Amino acid sequence: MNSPQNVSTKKVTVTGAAGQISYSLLWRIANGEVFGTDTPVELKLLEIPQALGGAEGVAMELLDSAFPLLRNITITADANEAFDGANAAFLVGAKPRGKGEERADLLANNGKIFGPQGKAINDNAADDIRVLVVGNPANTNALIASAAAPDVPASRFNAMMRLDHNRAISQLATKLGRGSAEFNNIVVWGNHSTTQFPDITYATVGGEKVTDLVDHDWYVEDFIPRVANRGAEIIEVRGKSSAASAASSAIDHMRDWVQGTEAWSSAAIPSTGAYGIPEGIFVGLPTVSCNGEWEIVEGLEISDFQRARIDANAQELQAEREAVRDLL
Ligand code: NAX
Repeated sequence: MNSPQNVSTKKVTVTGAAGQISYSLLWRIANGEVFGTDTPVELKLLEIPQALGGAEGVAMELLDSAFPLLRNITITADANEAFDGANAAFLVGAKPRGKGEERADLLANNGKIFGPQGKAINDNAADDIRVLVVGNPANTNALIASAAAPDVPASRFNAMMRLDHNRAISQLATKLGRGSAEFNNIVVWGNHSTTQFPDITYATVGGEKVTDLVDHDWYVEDFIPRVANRGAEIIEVRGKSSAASAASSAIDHMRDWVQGTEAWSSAAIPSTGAYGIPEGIFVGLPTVSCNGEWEIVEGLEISDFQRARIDANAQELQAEREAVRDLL
């Protein structure tokens, strides 16, 4: 073994393992990018029965990559087996919107996936389980999974806003000709939908206020819609939805959650009522990670401009919650 004997192996479950996001995500996990390069990992791949062959092929390629930290791979269509002893779970597999389906149909169909998976997490996962929901509609899928797992604190379920957060940094970095690592205090509030609010009110770059460097019209007319619609832009140009960037952002999120970071991040976590957002919905908030838990950055002053956008997201998420009320 190339890793210290005294570091315990972490079990990581990935659903939708034969899909395009997982094809990038699994390699980054196996490379030690979540738990660190001294921690062995065991992968547990969950797929639907008809995609188990694809998952088997992915597992073969993972083995062929000869990762020093990779200990074992399980491939299964049984959620109880997939989440058995899991320390971290990436819920990537989801049902895309079918032809003629309304958003309510999408929510209900995904509820049928995320409810049973939440229960399987409740019944089988390790006590320190952390769950990141990537599959869309991510925020409400996280709510459904969490509701089905009464023994797991709701704060152990997150939905991914980190891709939106990274997209916001990338747009600013390009506009201002600066490096992405120079930016701080960016937040994407709300829902992982086009209603989301990428907010630069508090953002700094190399100690300067970003709002002093860009004009308000660019911020409102270009930046906000560009970030919010970036997923559609990628589909138009690439011909497929974002995959490697989604995987990379999922790694960023889980790594920061596990290892901690003082830098602001955007994570969709259960609302505690902070910033006047109704409790319980999973909403993108400004967060820092401390001792393995996300903490909301509290006490920020909110302008009317921000209030309207934050409220629009809260309303949308409450409407989604109403649409799946019978699953909660
Ligand atoms: P793919 O269609 O390539 O893969 C999805 C995989 O999930 C398939 O292999 C399918 O068999 C599997 N699956 C379906 N139902 C399952 C179930 N009940 N249990 C286990 N596996 C199941 O999609 P991909 O491009 O990988 O995207 C996956 C999800 O991520 C989609 O819902 C997509 O909308 C969502 N995204 C979320 C993003 C975010 O920022 N939160 C950004 C990227 C992405 O669009």
